[in-house]
Amino acid sequence: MVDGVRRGHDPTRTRPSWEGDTLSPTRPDGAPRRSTLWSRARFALLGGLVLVATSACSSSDLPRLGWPTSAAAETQRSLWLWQTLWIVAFIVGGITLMLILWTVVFHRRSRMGEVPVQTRYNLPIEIFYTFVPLVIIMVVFAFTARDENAITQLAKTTPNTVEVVGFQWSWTFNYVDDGTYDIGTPDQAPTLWLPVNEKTRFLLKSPDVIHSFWVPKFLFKMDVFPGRTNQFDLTPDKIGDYKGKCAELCGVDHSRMLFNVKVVSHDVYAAHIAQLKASGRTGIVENGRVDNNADGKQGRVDINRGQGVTTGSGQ
Ligand SMILES: [Cu+2]
Repeated sequence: MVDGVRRGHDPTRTRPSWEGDTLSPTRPDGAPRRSTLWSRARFALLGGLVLVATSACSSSDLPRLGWPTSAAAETQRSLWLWQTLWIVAFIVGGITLMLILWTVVFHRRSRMGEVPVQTRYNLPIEIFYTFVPLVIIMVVFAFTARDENAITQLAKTTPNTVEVVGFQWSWTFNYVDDGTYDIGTPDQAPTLWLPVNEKTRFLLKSPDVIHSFWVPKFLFKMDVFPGRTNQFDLTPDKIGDYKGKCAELCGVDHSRMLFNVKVVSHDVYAAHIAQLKASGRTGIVENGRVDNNADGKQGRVDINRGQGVTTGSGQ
């Protein structure tokens, strides 16, 4: 197709330097580009349908927008935040997409016959697109802070307290109220037992470097600092076996710093605590490791031999 025959195009106008053949609504062979676009759109649509049909989502999961179900009562509320953020993102994204498509469709060079008006230094528009994202971010921040405060709010009393000691490279769980403990090694991941529907206070301690206590199924993670005790309360509300891990790169065996979580009924929990005590694990282990090892080095953990247990004050 010869330039100038196109609808709405002035054949006498000289061709500006920025016009190349790539901007032509026709392909070099003369066929309209629209068909290419349409076949691409159909391909994308088909791809999307295949994706939806083959994914494991059921229609009842759809309103969760991919957010996992929590096994702890306190973190259930984060679903609302996740959904709201997506709704805001859909609205902003939808408006942006509509503006782009509107410009693409109604301000085409072939339609207007010339370059559309180029708007620059428009103060109201610049203020608008600075101010609006700022407001959106501030609102999102406020709701995030509100939910975070609610989730990390400490109860006046809790029926249960577990002191979690993260050390290089495993975990000790001190059942403070019952005076017993369990200790792990990188080879043998320890198991944290928790009674269902009872609020548990977690005290996080580290004798060496920063670790992070993370049970993905609880949708909760908190750093474990040396020289400072971080605390939070969680109420496991679903019986089951879950996985836990350290979420802070803490040294060479960080990836082996795993543990299991068992949420059980109150009676099963009590029986397990009794069993721990009967096995001689009385007292609590303050630093999760042996202070005087065979090599005489203080504070060195003899993790691979499964030692690392002191009782009482931990000295
Ligand atoms: Cu760690």
